[in-house]
Amino acid sequence: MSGFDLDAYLQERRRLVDVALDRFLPGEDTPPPAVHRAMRYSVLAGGKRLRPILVIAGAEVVGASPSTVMPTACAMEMIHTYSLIHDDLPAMDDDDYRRGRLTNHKVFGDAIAILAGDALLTYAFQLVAQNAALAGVDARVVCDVVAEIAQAAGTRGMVGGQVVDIESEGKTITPEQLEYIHVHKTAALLRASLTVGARLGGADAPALAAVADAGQSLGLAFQIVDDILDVEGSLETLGKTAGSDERKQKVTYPALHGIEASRREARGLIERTKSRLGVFGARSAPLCALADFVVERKS
Ligand code: GRG
Repeated sequence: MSGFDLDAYLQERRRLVDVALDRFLPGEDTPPPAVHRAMRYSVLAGGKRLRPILVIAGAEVVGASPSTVMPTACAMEMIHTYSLIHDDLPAMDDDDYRRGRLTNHKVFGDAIAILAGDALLTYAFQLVAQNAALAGVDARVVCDVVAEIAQAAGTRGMVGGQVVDIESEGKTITPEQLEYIHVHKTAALLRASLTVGARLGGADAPALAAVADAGQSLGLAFQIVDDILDVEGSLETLGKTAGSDERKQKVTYPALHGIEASRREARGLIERTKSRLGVFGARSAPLCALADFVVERKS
């Protein structure tokens, strides 16, 4: 036991993120209201806020404060929420529930849901650019951050993983192909969250390498646990329909390796995450506790 109070840490940072998201998002009545309502509906529906908290923790592990990175933290949550809105559409996973409420297209219709996702992705990059106006943040670092986020969200990252995931439905795939999907669809954005936070916080090259490696194993562990929860969870605990991977004939870690081996793999990845963070000494406590939370979570 590290003695670190993760609940208090998460509660305080979620509060900071929720206040900032509410402030950054255009108001419900801002013209044209339909799309702004749809954006606010999904972003402000809650969720664990893991990506923005990773941005903040990435800054903190190199000694910077949350306020240095808040626009970028919110941007990562907006990109993540756009991906959820689009993933839930009838043309993709066709889901009815997300974050404990009806999915965006069920409330606003497919066209507005698509546009709300597009708008969140676009607005995210506006926010990252605005991060350059904050004291202590170098505009050249912000350019690197824009490129890194674009890569993580695009065809070499999340979109690429989603494409291969869709193409693999109902097919037999190898463990290597499954790892490709997980690394690109999920780990890329989680890893980038941590590294852009560290970049904006002033990390040097060795610190960035350690954070990138830790983010990669954390992101992969997160998706393995997500696969396990889809088998073992429920609508009440997950806020979305459980068992959807099996229904959609998706190959998952538990389907390929079994539940126990999947748990062992996730725990091994978390140990790797924590060992890579060792170079940061006491400053790594929040991230190490967060890593344990990723494997122990129930939603
Ligand atoms: C549509 C380009 C595009 C990509 C979609 C995010 C995604 C890719 C699909 C959603 C389905 C899924 C299982 C994705 C893997 C990533 C993941 C586990 C998302 C859920 O993240 P959480 O648990 O959600 O952090 P909350 O609601 O807590 O933020």
